[in-house]
Amino acid sequence: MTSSSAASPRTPSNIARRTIASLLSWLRVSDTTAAPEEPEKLSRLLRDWYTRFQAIERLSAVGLEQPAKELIVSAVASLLAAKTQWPALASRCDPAFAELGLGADITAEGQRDALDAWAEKLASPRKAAFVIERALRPMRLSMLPWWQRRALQAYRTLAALCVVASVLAMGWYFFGPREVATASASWGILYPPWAVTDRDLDSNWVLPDGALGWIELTIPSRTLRSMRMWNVQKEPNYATARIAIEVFDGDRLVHTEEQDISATAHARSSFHWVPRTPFPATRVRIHVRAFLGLGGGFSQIQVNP
Ligand SMILES: [Ca+2]
Repeated sequence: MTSSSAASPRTPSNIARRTIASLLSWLRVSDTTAAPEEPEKLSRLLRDWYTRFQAIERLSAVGLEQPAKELIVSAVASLLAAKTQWPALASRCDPAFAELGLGADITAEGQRDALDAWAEKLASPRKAAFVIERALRPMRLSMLPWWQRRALQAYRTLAALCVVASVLAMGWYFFGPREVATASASWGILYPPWAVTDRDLDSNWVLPDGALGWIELTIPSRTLRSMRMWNVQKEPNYATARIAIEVFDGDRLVHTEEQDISATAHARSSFHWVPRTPFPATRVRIHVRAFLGLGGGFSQIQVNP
């Protein structure tokens, strides 16, 4: 196998530069190296290649390897004949052909037997077709009508934005600032305060049997718009029945009120608390004023900034 990329060593900066250039080219749906003198003919050839590429994929998908091999031989023969006319096409085809073990000595003229022999040794015509398609795709897309290029560009930009937004959202979800929970007491190490912030309804913070107490959450966003509380799921003998909510901004108590939440006892339902106006707040403390059974607690508390 030969290599055509000796001019640019595989240093991290070169790889990064090539990756960014490929990504920008992918987003722009353009290929500045494509400057064919006969764009219509070349465009037709590339459309013909793409039709064969799709056929090879479908034939391979249903296990018809031999017809797929015959098709890739005829497609490669067409490209070998055409690339002598267009240097831009040759610059695309040559590295792909080299990667596939098609030596520079193979030409379209009188080489059908050599191509057949090459195809016989191919483990996967589908993979070989993909190598060629990967090399030709930028040129093929750059020769689409302008409205198709714009539509594809818009679609790819939207897809890239969705990927970036998803990555940022996941990063925020897993690594963003979290509420920190502390409590007056816990039933034991299996029922710690942080269990109310772990986004798992099967883990619980539970007060010691018979005890009243409180749990407190910091608010990283410094604004409290609402709060959702899931009652303790340590069934059947534990449930919080009545709470007092205290909202603090620093050391200043900015709001307090009591709520009966006994309707959420022993169920995976939640109590959604929404004050009339959002509070500037750094922490919220929830007192368990009454419980059902042996004690109270929460499985989850979600603070909405
Ligand atoms: Ca939990």
